[in-house]
Amino acid sequence: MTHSAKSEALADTLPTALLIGGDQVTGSSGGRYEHIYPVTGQPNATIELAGDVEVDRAVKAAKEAQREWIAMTPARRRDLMIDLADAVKADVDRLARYNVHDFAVTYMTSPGHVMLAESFIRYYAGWVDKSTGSSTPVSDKFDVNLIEREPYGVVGIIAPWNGSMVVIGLNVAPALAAGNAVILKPSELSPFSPLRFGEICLEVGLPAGLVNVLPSGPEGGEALVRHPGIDKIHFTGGGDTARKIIATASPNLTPVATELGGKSANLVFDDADLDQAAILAAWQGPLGQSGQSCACGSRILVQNSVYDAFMERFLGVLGAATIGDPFDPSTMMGPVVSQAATDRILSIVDRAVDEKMGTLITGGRRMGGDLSEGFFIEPTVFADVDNRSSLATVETFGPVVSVMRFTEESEAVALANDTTFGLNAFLQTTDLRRAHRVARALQSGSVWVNQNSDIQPQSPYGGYKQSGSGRAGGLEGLHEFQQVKNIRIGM
Ligand code: TXE
Repeated sequence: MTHSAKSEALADTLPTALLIGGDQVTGSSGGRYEHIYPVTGQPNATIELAGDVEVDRAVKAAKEAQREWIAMTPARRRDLMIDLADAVKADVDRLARYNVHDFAVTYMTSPGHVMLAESFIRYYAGWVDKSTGSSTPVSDKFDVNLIEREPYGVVGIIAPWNGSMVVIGLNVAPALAAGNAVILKPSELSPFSPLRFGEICLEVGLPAGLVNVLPSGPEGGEALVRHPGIDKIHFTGGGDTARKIIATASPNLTPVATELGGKSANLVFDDADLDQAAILAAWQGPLGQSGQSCACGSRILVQNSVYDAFMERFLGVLGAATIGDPFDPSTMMGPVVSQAATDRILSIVDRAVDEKMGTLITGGRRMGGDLSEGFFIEPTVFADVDNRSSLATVETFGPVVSVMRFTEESEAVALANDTTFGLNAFLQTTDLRRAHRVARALQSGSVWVNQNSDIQPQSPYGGYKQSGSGRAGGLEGLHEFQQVKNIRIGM
């Protein structure tokens, strides 16, 4: 990276200390972690990792701050959240560049992650002074019967590395709007933009300790989940980790909401706009975040009659993709997040070839040349994949997609639903009746028709089946962070 690019990238300003109760904390009990920049395979900072001691300190600070937060008028809390949205928007360039340093998401898309967080913060600010309870008649004595929603208190939010800014929008915003204090635990693989967000919370005047940011690995996450002072956990990540978290939370019966992985189908019908369908399939599949997205359309089901025409266009889009330095504004796809991810993804590809789970059409190798230092993997497409193979059932979380053919609509729906996941689905058709019919038949929390994945604050996002139980966005997203109380006053 040239020096000018480095200075543009703000590489020398990356935050590395934990943020607890408004203090920058170093010398933490979780130790230190040498963060590797996925483009170079070299360290770009050494960060603090939270351990038991820091989690306990954060819980104490959060409890104190939550009492101060909920004692404010709703209007004051609303205005502070609006100020927070304004400040995030004003800092979008720094946050977006830090997000590139986090996990090498392309700068073409990184500001979008920040602005998604800003839109959720602004949206939930609007709920603060409008979230109402209700009252219902229960007796002939005119008893007062109130149904109210109250905050949990201190919420632990565990975020994946691929959506640090996105999770701040989806989960931190509604948690604050519902009146909670937050302990945000980003992955050690993406600490920088969350830590900067924590600083912004203090700069706009939120009570110190209302938002604590504790990057760590599994150990710090486990310490957070088992802490008796945590009133609710919201976890975004993989299913295996969710199982561990639910087990860790069980001694205290701490409630856990989950937003998990997916193996989403993208159904391309013969009446689709094939040029658009090819572009969407490329972005929803291998190109967007190098396939490292829970919403990845990793199973592309194509109606036989348009299969050749679609594949020609789809492979053409992939072949024309610019792959390289994520700070270059023209780059469409960057590296995957780590050496471990590289090894895992390539072993999935090798096994799929060895066991003939499908036919490798393009890609499947680590990229060389001037990309050889980084964790770059070619956009990879398998055709005629067996839907029951591990290639089609296990989340790859990389730039690898499976293409399958179908003849009848009912066959496509059956294929799409034949998975343990149910996060989202994509549908390419210009037939309005088919759009309604198929969208209702698909077993997933979101269905996007002729549209890329687009998480908006007005709409609840979350999974069916093993893609999780939580919802982010809309009023459902606010209720995720409230508990319901009934008050009855006998007259
Ligand atoms: O997940 P991991 P990753 C999913 C995506 C994929 C996964 C990738 O589909 O499955 O996230 O992210 C912490 N106790 N989503 O690799 O390993 C860990 O430190 C407590 C779905 O990060 O599950 C990290 O902070 N915490 C999503 C977080 O859990 C533990 C959108 C996730 O780690 C822990 C984005 C433990 N035992 C990604 N072990 C959606 N549905 O919206 C790890 N952690």
